[in-house]
Amino acid sequence: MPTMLNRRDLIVSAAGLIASAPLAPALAAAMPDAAGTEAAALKDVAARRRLRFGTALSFGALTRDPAYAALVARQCGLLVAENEMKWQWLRPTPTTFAFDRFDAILGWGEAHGIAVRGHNLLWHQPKWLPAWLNAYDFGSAPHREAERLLTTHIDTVTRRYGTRIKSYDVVNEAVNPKDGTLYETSLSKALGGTEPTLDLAFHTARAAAPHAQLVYNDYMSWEPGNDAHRAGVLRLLEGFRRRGTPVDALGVQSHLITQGLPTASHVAALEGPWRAFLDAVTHMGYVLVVTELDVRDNMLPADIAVRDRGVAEFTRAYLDVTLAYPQLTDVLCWGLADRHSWIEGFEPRRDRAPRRPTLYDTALQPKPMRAAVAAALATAPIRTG
Ligand code: 9MR
Repeated sequence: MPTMLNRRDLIVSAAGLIASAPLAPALAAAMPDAAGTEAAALKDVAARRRLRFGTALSFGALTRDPAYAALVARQCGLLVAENEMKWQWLRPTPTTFAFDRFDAILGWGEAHGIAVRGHNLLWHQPKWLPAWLNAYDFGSAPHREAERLLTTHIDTVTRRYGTRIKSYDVVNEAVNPKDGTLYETSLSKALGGTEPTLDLAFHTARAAAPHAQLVYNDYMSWEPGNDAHRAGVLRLLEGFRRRGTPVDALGVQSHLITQGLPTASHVAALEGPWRAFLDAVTHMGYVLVVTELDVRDNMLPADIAVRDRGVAEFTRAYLDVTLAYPQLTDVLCWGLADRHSWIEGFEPRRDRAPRRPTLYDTALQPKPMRAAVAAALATAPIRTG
């Protein structure tokens, strides 16, 4: 007796994606060559779908690695300073600002016709704020002093750059991934709560930079173990809407982590909760920005060909699902080449094989991940907004 197939079974088998089968055939069919048609710059592949493609760039990479800077200029239509707008870099003391490094990145971007995003105006965790701010004496009127410090910072930065910056990560990573609660900082303690602090940051940015897209940026992802983080971010975004806080977009960082070679059933298991999350975010009217794409090649063998294939397939599957949302218009990587990625220093592989988290290798040669990103951009629905 023949087995009845439902519609989904037919679609799945027609695509050749039989449950635990590797994703390779589908990926290979979609990609003309391993480099992903290097001839076409990623910014141009993206622009054909009315998308923008870009990367983070550090002052060190820009000033000490001209070959890398040239690659960034060729491939990118969008830039973000990897560190140089953060309080830790910009605010050596409570009364001073050090703009020179960020200015250099912005000036270079403008000279090459590349738009530059701002990251970030408030990274709401003590760990990422300057030591002087964590130990700050807010005096006898702590609420007023905290308000003054925060608004002065945001006013000074946003007014300095005016319309040269059209999108800001106003608040970065305020949600504790362990339980979805909001982090406290010296500022939020003095101001009487995290929500009023974050609201103040957004209201200040809107008033000082009314032209700019205002983003809440975080790293909740689609892998297992992110449920509490996603739920916490949704609660925060709902609260923003309820209170009329001016937040335009969610920055979806996209620091992906493989769990072995991806299979169709593995991807299908990740896709459900991820779509539910993005549905909830977009139904609240938020725009989406992929702000920090890279991949930790966990549980993949050291063999470079196999590892690169796993990373590429995982990236392609993720981008296909995420780029299906028309509310997503920008894709930025967190570094374009393996020699400029934070991941090796942050979390080396257990077997000590050098990490391969980005689109280009240490010799600036394109990897299968580049082809995967090119193919995902090339086949994304054309943005009409
Ligand atoms: O890549 C950045 C690394 O060089 C810095 O030491 C670190 C702390 O400032 O921040 C890294 O970038 C982070 C980004 O600002 C926010 N999302 C997570 C990124 C990777 O940790």
